[in-house]
Amino acid sequence: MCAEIEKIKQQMQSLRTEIEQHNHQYYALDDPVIPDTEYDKLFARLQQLEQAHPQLITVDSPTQRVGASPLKEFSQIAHVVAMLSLNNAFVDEDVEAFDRRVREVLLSNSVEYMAEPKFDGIAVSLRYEKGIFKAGATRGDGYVGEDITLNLRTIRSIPLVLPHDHSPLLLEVRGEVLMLKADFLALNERQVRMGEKIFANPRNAAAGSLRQLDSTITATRRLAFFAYGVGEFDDPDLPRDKQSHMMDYLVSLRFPVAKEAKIVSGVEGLLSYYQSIGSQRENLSYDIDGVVYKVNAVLDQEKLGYVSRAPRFAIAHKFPAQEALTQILDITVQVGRTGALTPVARLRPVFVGGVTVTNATLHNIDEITRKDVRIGDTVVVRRAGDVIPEVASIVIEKRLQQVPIFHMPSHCPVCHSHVVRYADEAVFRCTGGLFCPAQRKQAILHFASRRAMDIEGLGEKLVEQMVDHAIVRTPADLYKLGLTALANLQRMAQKSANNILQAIEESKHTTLSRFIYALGIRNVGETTAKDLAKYLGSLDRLMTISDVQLQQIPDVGPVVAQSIVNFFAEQHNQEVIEQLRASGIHWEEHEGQSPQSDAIKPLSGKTFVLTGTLSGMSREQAKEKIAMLGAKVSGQVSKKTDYVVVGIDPGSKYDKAVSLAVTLLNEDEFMALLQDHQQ
Ligand code: 9MJ
Repeated sequence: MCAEIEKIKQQMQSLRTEIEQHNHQYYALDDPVIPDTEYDKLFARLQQLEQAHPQLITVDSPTQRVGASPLKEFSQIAHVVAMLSLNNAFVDEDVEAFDRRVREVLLSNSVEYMAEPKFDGIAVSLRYEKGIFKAGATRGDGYVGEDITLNLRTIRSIPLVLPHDHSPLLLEVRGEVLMLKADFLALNERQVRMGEKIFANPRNAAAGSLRQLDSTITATRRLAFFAYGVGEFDDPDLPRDKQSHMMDYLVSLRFPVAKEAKIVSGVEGLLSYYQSIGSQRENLSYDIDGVVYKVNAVLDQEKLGYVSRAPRFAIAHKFPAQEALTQILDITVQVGRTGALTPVARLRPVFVGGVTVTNATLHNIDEITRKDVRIGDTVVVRRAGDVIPEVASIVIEKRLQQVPIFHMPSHCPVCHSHVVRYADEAVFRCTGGLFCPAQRKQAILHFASRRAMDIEGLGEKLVEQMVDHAIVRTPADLYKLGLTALANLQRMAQKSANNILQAIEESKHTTLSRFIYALGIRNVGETTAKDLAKYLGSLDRLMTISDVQLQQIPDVGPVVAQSIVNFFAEQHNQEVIEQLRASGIHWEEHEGQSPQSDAIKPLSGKTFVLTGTLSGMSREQAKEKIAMLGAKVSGQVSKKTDYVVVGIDPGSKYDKAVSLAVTLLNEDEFMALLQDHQQ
């Protein structure tokens, strides 16, 4: 009996080790070696054994990461080695001054630094005693923090035990808890579905998740941990010569660290690292708000010491803030090419993301309602990278008095036509069509855009004037323009007028697909335009084809087909096309490829999306097999997607597919489907 128990105990221990190894592969190395289903089986087996033998459950068991009973309040933990914050540098001169001071103290010409991304999360300290995770705390005021041990235990990239050959008496690992951008988006989607509040950014989501008195809630949130330092320790193995060696040691203890950290020299090294990380920022899986530079040699760090609660051997070089507070002065409505009305917040000018922002999109009325945005509100404006600035959230505490709720107008603010909202759409639309000057301007801009007719120099300001002065009403009018009419426009020198006329002339030689795209037919983007040109071969055929025939073309569904038929049914559109052709616009006609050639294939018209890694074939091979059966592979999941093939470690496409209830296929099901349709 005793031997039997001993055997079970060993089995449980080996399951624990194996599961934690997979946690490490998955969460720290981003490199899972087994499919999730296999992981789940191991986990279930361990849970089963633990249920049968509760006396054998250990505190370091991965099953114990699921959270514990709620606390009444957090207790306090004192930091024996203070968790100090860093001084900030905002401009290159600040970094130059930092490096100069360092060189002066060290009497050196060029200093070696460790440069790291600066995580935008919550600083924590993890205390390991004899290799076991004993306590974890927030930074608090640097000297005393809150005991959030139970919450930290739920984070799978935090080791509960250190490898057995490294069980130092004491080691405090310091780093940052954060939420990956993809997990943040998935969390907010889930919050919306459940009618719960949404988080303004990954940092708030991470902080909110970590501050839960009920750690079972934290356990439902996907949080990540990255290490960047050490606090108190009693560990002879901890390298004390260089920051970089200490980081290597933490990696050997299975702590995740920033892969982008790098050793650089001198101020040039620092500034070029800043540039390089800045350009990668959008593509990183987590939010950062700058980079951190640390003198690499620990002896030198000690020589430099501290000034007023911050180390002199390190500095944070911040990126321009991507969020700022300001006030909404007004909400106006913009009309787009298809008549879609977009509410826009007019803001008290604010410097954010490196530029002064005066307008921010409010997306649509559902977003306004969800965020409860009103004129006069103090709001958080976000401008990330080159993305259009948006109102991320409001600061309700700063709303001084009840202000009226914003409503979309019942008439177009530009042409006063009726505004409608179709049942299946989030947007309101102006019904004015090309009668509406706003839609006309956008239609002309689209017609002239680079991927359409590519008329260089025909920008927003110019089109605005042309439409306002009634020189141009339709794209066809562009080809009737004379020098005098153009040169009479404001700020239009003769030379630029000539250049524009030249560009208009050159645009006459085009391709059928560009021309179709340029017409701006609803739901006909560049790819569809290319398909239409490829399969139909001529504009006349496109103008006369029935919607049933159109749907024979791969990727053309009933909605697209109807849009096309509606567009060409309009007398007005036919006239514009005739005028455009008469003006000399031309392309090489060719016999359309019969859509039959693809349409008769067994999966034609179907769209697949691939996510995760397939074990039996490469992504390219999968795409090829799908294409051979006449179906398409798309990079994005939408309502139109027919199948999402889910491999190992799927990405956010999986979550999207679940939320849109798209049919999911695992690898076996995918293979079976291919087999069934083999010709
Ligand atoms: C962050 N936030 O990423 C430090 N940090 O070092 C990095 N913070 C730090 N290092 C000493 N990478 C104090 C704070």
